Amino acid sequence: MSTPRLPDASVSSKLTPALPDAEIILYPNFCDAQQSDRWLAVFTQTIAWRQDWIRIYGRSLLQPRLTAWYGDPEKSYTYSGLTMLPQSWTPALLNLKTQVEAAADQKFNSVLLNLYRDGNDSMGWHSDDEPELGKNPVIASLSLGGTRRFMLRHRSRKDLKYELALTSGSLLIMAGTTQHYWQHQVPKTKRAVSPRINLTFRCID
Ligand SMILES: O=C(O)CCC(=O)C(=O)O
Ligand SMILES: [Mn+2]
Repeated sequence: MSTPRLPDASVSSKLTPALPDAEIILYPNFCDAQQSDRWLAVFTQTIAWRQDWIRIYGRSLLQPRLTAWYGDPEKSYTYSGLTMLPQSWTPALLNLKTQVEAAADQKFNSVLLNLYRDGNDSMGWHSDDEPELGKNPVIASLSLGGTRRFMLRHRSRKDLKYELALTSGSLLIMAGTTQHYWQHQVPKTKRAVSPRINLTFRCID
């Protein structure tokens, strides 16, 4: 008699909020706590973190977080007046990319990493709708470290709002028309929060 296959815990528990004009899946336990801590330590130490100046509404501001951009050669990424050239994949990033591709059923050629050092670091309202991402991009976003609020708001239907707590080891997938109709942000918080690393895997044309 063959042994029954246990469902993969990382993908068996999932949340699919029914939001109009959006396709969102959250795997709260994509990585277990031990693996998440390991990834957090590896990426804290091995990623070439930087803090860039960006232009928003004609003003130059230091980004309120550290970032890094890794990917296939030539896959540069431009947002808020900043063009980032990719660093070469590290073994750890490639390993994680393979696992995320299996869950998202999608290949990725680049990843934007964000390091939120404390509650004062944040990301303002935006959509991931840069032309090089294509029309209905699939974006897979892994969170490691301190839990932060991830807020969503519909661009034209002001009554439509949603919020998720992105805990360590969770994988959020946004697909379909999500970026066209919705914006998202990670607001500052006065709560004491541990550092958080977020990796958003993307496919650039
Ligand atoms: O940190 C997060 O969860 C969001 C990151 C994000 O929206 C982005 O990198 O475009
Ligand atoms: Mn985003």
